[in-house]
Amino acid sequence: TVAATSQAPIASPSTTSRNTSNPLVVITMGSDSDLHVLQGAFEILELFKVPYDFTITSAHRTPVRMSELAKSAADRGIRVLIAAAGGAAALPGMLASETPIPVIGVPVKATHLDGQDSLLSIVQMPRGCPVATVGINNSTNAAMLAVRILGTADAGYRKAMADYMEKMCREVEVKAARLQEIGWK
Ligand code: RP5
Repeated sequence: TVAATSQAPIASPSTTSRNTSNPLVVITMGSDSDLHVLQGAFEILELFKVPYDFTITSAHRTPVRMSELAKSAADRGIRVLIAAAGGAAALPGMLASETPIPVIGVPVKATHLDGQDSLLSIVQMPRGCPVATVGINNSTNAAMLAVRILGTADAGYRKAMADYMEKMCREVEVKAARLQEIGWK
């Protein structure tokens, strides 16, 4: 299982918001070799206390399993799918072709093409089947976008995101003030 791998996300049972029964967000990946890239997404979903689950579904190696996830997602109450894949990254697009809920693709740097192959595969979906694509290996932004999507229908997530943005802003202002103190203009 994923949890048994050495790259499993680190979250203590008392604080984890992983929820295998009623997740709002499901992260899936083409291979367990993608797991390390998803650490940022796990951290954000934990921070915003989003019920989430994660699994492995490969468009190429497990097409039926992938299809089952996509087809059941809406009825399971899942609001957003995050799909990470490297190489010829068909996974996010294939999921999007079988579910009406939003799919966010995370291109993974996994081959000699350094993730450019995955980025172009994911972002260049044909008209009518959108995948929201974040930067290469940037699962943090995938999770943040998922929280923003949840925030369109949930004031709690919306407020939490606004607070997060405010905090980021203050942090930059503090850094800028420090730089001014040491004479850096
Ligand atoms: C893709 O192929 C996976 O998403 C992964 O990024 C890449 C390599 O997979 P492994 O050969 O490491 O299983 O399908």
